[in-house]
Amino acid sequence: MKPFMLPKGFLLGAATAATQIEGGDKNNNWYDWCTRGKIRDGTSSLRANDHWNRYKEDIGLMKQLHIKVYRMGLEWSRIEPEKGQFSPAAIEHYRDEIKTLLRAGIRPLVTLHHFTHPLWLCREGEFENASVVQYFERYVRYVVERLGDLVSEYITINEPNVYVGNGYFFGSWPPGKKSLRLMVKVYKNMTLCHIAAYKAIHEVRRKMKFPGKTMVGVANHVCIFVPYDRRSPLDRIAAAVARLVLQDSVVAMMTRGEVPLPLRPFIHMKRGDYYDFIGVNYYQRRAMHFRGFKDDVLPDVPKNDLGWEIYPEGLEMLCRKYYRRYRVPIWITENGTCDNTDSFRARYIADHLAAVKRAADGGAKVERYYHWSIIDNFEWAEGESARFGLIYCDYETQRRTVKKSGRIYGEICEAGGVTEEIAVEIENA
Ligand code: IFM
Repeated sequence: MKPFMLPKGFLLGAATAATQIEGGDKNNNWYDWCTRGKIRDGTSSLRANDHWNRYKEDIGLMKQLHIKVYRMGLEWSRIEPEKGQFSPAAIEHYRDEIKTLLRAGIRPLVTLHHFTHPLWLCREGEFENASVVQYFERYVRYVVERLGDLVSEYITINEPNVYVGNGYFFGSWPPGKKSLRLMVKVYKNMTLCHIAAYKAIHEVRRKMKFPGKTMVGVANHVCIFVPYDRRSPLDRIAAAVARLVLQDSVVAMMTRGEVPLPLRPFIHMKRGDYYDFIGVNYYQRRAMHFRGFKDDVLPDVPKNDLGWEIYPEGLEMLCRKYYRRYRVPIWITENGTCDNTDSFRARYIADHLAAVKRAADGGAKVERYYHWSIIDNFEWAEGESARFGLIYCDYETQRRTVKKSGRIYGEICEAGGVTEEIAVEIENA
């Protein structure tokens, strides 16, 4: 492990999502999914980290780890529990949480939709119904009018391709459907939601003269796709198709309203510039088989506890590629790993940050890194048993304990890079 420093002004922090940590909300699509026995270990988002009640303690821990930026989610179903009925109490709660962050010297980046929404929207057909665009915009305006004085940076939608892929192709996440027709519809409506929200956030903050530079973008789930067998032309085609259809075309729609060729007859939207940064959520490299259009992991590569390949070079490649293509700041809005025994997370972080540093040295404007996640949390279909946190959570007692990787990441945040001492610690970890 060679020591290195990140560029001057680079901001290090952590990310979470409301449903994965807050607990206590029965009014959203994922709680409903949990009650249908869909979670591998039988747990539910109802418990999670009880962060709704413990956010002060959690922010105290973030401060202790020298976190400078924090990506947090809002629960739409708490803010608008019934269609058109908003909860001032929920907004007050989030205002208090955000003020606590600001007092701790931590800058918030707020996610407006991270896989979950209210049950009333489920009854209305979720993102299959074109009216979602108007509902989402109304919710976003309500939020930004009330939080916009404290928050200038927003992610409209988290990982649209994961939402659509799992919810409408594999059917393994809510709403559990398998339909190409619906996939196209939902992609279209999600893009229109993003565009409407992008414009609304800028407009509200401008009109209300809120301080700070408004920054709005999407958190894109992007990975490296390669052919499983490099000599197979068919596997190469599968990798290229996956890259284009599952990834680049989604980014193109969500940034510039550019619809990829195969979808053009079905989706019409106005081209424009609907992005102030590119959010990169990066976890792994995937090896594609043409047969069955399946993704796999190459033989003999390092893997995490969910079997995902650990491939830091991919982060450098993606930062360079998206900066070259879009010329706006790149924020790593998620990067992390499932390491249930905390045996390789510190090394994982350092290797990925080194990749970020190489991308920045090569001219890509990479400005931020949000580690996923600050604390072990409810990992969707995996439940509580996949641990991604810098802080260990004993879900029974809700006791938090900073892990060794958390302590080391805290040192990296404080130093702005991996010093010689930290490098030695990582080697010995
Ligand atoms: O936990 C998720 C998060 O909600 C979205 N991105 C990937 C993470 C790890 O799977």
